[in-house]
Order: sequence, then C-alpha cells, then structure tokens
Amino acid sequence: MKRAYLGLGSNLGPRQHYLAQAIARLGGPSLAVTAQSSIYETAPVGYTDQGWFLNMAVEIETTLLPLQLLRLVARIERTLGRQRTFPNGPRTLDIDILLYDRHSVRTRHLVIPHPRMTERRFVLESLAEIAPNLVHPAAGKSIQTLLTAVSSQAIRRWTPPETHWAPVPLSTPESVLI
Ligand code: GSY
Repeated sequence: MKRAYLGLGSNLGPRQHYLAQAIARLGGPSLAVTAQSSIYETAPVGYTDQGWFLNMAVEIETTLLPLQLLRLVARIERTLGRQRTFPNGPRTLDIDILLYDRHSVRTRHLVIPHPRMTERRFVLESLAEIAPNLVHPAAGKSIQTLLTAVSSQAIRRWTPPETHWAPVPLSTPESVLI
C-alpha cells in the first residue's frame, strides 16, 4: 500500500460539483481517500486571463502503481466530461498526481513529484492543510516551509454559497399542527 497526494482543480462550469464527483469516484478496492483539504478559491497561475479556480488536495492510499493511478485519474476526468479549452486555459476538472510515496517517476506522460508543485500556492496551501510536515522528496523541505516562499499568490478559503430558504406552503392547515 502506498500513500500519494493528488491536487484537484476546476474553473469551468459547476466547479464544486466536479471536485465532489471526482472525490466520490476515487474510492474503490485499490484506492481509499484518507484525508481531504478544504476547498480554496485561487487566482489563475500561468495563463491569467481566465476565471478563478477551486482547488483542493487529497491524500490517498493505493495499491495502484503510478501509471495505473494516472490512467484512473484520466478516466475520472473523462467520465466527468473533461473540457480543456487550450493549454493552461480553463478546464472543468484537473487531477494532478503530486507525490507518490517518496518515489520519483519520469516518463513521457507522468513526472512525479509534480514538476511545478513547489511554485504553486494553490497546491501547497491545500497540501499543507493535510500534510504540513510531509517532506518533498526532491526539495528536502516540508510542505509548510515551501509554502512560505509562495505566499504572494492570491488565494482564499472557499465556502459554498448560502442556501436561501423560501417558505414552503404547508399542506396541512397550521391550526391542526398546534
Ligand atoms: O494543473 C493545474 C491547472 N491550473 C491551475 C489551477 O488548478 N489553479 C490555479 N489557480 N491556476 C492554475 N493554472 C493551471 S494550468
């Protein structure tokens, strides 16, 4: 059984729905979600002329090997109707494998640790919430320490919009209820 960390993001359509659906689909015989961060609303990094993202991180325990895990997350992205507009542009759902145990993987389709995770506050902030003392195997620093170097990127904790309750007409006359 290996412990791994995933970063989830969405900035197109019903963003929270995509994150929730992704987490629901991550369970199974070969994989369990063991921790999940809050959701953060984050300014786009890279191509900046696009909407803010919802981002979060999850910890998983899995018997899948890295490339099997990549296939699984790609399948979840496809099942949820992944739309990508153009490179670094808006997307309905993105699932990045950030860390896989202390392993280093370098193939054409997969690089672990994720090569840009140490520069991205939207990754480090959510990861620090669930694994602050985890040491990045290549940087040799904890996630909490790495986070202090990227604090200028805009980010805020996201809370779901308030539900507005409308009075529901009673089918039973109120006098009967007393
Ligand atoms: O791989 C992540 C996709 N992505 C994001 C993201 O998830 N959040 C923010 N804030 N900016 C991003 N730029 C890219 S590309």
